[in-house]
Amino acid sequence: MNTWLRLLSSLDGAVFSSPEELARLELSRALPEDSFALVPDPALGDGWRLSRSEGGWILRGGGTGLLYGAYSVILRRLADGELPEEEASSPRYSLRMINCWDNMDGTVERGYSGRSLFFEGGRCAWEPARMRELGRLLASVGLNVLCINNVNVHEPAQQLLEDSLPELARLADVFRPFGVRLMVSVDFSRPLHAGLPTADPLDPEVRAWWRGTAEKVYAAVPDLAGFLVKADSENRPGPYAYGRTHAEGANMLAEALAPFGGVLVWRAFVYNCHQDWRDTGTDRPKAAFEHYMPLDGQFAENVILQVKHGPFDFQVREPLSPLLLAMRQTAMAMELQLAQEYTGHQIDLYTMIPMWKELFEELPPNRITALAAVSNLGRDVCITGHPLAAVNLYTFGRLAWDPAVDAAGAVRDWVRLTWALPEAQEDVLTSLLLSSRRTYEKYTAPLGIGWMVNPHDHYGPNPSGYEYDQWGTYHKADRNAVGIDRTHAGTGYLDQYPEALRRKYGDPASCADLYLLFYHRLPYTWRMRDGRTLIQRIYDDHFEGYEETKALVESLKKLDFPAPDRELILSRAEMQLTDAREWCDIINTFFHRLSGIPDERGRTIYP
Ligand code: GCV
Repeated sequence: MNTWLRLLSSLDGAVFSSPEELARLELSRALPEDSFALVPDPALGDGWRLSRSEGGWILRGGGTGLLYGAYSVILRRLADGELPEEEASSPRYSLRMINCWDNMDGTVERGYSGRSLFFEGGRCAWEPARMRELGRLLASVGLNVLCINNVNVHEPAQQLLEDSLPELARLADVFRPFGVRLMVSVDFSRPLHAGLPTADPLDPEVRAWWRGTAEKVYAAVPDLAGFLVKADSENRPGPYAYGRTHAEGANMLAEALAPFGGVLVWRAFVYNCHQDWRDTGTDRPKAAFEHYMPLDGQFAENVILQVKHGPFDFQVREPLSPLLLAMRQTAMAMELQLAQEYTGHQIDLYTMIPMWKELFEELPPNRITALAAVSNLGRDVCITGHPLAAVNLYTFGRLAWDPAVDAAGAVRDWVRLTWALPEAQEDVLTSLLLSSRRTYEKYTAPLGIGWMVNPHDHYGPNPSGYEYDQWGTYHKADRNAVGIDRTHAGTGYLDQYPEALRRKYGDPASCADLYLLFYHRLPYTWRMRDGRTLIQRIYDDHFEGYEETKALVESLKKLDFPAPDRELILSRAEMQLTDAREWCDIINTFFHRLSGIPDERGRTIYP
């Protein structure tokens, strides 16, 4: 597989047992002409400091800091050919996490890169060489926690902590020298399956059961990062069944992990997934805030509340979740999704960092203590399914290290490291990647509505697919208007934000176009700030999105990607073109049929 580490020699047969040893090995192999003195400085932790000395360089860092410093130096050298005289760097977040949604039967929920890297046939089934490759990839961009199993803990993953401890211990051994710690998703109701009459978090026996479980787990994997939990969400069990709060549920597990330094990551993805579409009093984006805001200040110190970046579910465009701005006394992680569930299944090109950077325009980086991303990895030869989707894993690492990272610079680094393209082609590819999200956004659901996808699998257009369903994701398009009024006068969602954001989005006349239909319900004849009507803007975006995709495919054909990546990239590009055409025509026809308003420019909209 072609990765951003392609210029490094293989680790096959190499012996190393700690991040520091690996740092020495990598430096000595990659940059033989330089002399690097590595000076351990535990106080620097994951951070590192580079300085010029007579005859070479000095790299200081904690154990993992030396490794991250080594990769940074090596990759910088390979990308730019130069190193600064002095540099110091430390990560903004101490937990930089990848969440795999891998099931023990070998499938991956929302996985588009083949089967699981970790499981097959109900058993642990990893290939040690592949795991080392993965550990190296993660470490090279500073990622340090890997949750290996799905947050939907299906049979037999419930038993992972009981039946598979020796395998988990061996896997942790493989990842340890890369500074990557394992995490596991656990089922809140596990005590029931283990024979207890209840899983009530305040029940002393339940608490003792979890403490005993944590003890056994940490005896096998002493540096386990902790547990990840999806509770009372999409039919998963949770504390509500016992009349307990999510703080009580999370704190019970946190108490079991605390003696071992583990964290309990508790997901805030809780909403009514059995809503009646006739019910206009419930607005799904309000749910997380309503569930968790009253609990602010009640979570134990080693609990991290993991909040999806938007209030819905990884749509192409969503505002920042209001919870991330509101909770001041709770440690929080923001959850992103590298797996392209709603963003093209790793068929359509979709580079995420421009979107992530927009989130950080509204989120002060210190509001959160960790970043997590749902994995886009799998067992395919190309570990991210689409060779160009690897840019999302690479740039996620860079973002989790430093949310101030320059998006264009990071994408450019990835292009340069991964592909041996002439410089002019590097520029072309960088700009194609950076514009890919806008292109995708143009041909899919318009102006912040989201959800016009085929239900369940979430690929391709279906404007009313979720309209009369139970998931609370409605656009309510009729012959006059479309969108939901989420202002104070409407569902009141906007009231969950600080005053400045309420003002920014509250008035449709000044609300940014791309969020317009998320916040407002407007007639098709609504005049946008540029003078176009709303319906014309919808048509224009869709035709443009398709035209941009055609141009994208032609540009990709001209780039000198090596085989077999070239074939894979071009075959996926053709699939994207078909997808874009389908989206463009179906969305335009949908709105044309409803509104009866023709395209001012007379382009073909099918009757
Ligand atoms: C892991 C969405 C996805 C589910 C996912 C869920 C979650 O609903 O479609 O596949 O389940 O989010 O994030 O828990």
